[in-house]
Amino acid sequence: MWLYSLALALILLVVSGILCDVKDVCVGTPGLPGTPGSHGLPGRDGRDGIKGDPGPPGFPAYLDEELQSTLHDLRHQILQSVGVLSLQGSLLKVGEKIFSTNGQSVNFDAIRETCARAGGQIAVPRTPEENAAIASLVKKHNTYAYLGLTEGTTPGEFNDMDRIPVNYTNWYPGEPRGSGKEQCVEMYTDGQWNDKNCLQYRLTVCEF
Ligand code: MMA
Ligand code: CA
Repeated sequence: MWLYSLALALILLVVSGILCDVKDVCVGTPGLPGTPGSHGLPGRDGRDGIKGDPGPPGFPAYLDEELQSTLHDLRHQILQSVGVLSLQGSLLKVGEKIFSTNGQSVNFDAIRETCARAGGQIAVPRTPEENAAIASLVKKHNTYAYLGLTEGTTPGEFNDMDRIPVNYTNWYPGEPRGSGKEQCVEMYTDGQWNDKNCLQYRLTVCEF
């Protein structure tokens, strides 16, 4: 109890200014408020919200009249374009494949580049019908074409541009006979093939 009395007495003394020396200014004017503190870090993510309402009921595409009419128009316009290009002789359709040439003769690498830039690949015949289609372009331009085939590590073995050996071939009798020294393949005007170095100027024929 005497401790409380002592504390109270001290507080009273301080409040009444008795502890101060006469010369001191014991109670100054309040200081200016400090500047506000900087912002704290962002809080953590909240929990997931509740599941949304179900969407409107869907229905099969074949019942969507607007979609059907759009598809009908697209097919019509594609057939029109293919018809016009075929008539002009700038496009040869064989099954799913389309062959086309720009009539230019350049080396093998340049043909590959041109075809890639057009969104296609250098033509490689996979069947007698495809071979005949490419041959018709070679005949028309009276210029041999390079095909999309190159010699593999085994001389005399020719692969497509994915390095896959091909099933169909149409070698001129006695070819290939470059035995590692003729890494590309050219097509003669009769559609037969010859292995040849890759630096000749040959007709650009692409497939799409
Ligand atoms: C050329 C060249 C070869 C081809 C032979 C056929 C002399 O070389 O075109 O690729 O195999 O002719 O005689
Ligand atoms: Ca040859």
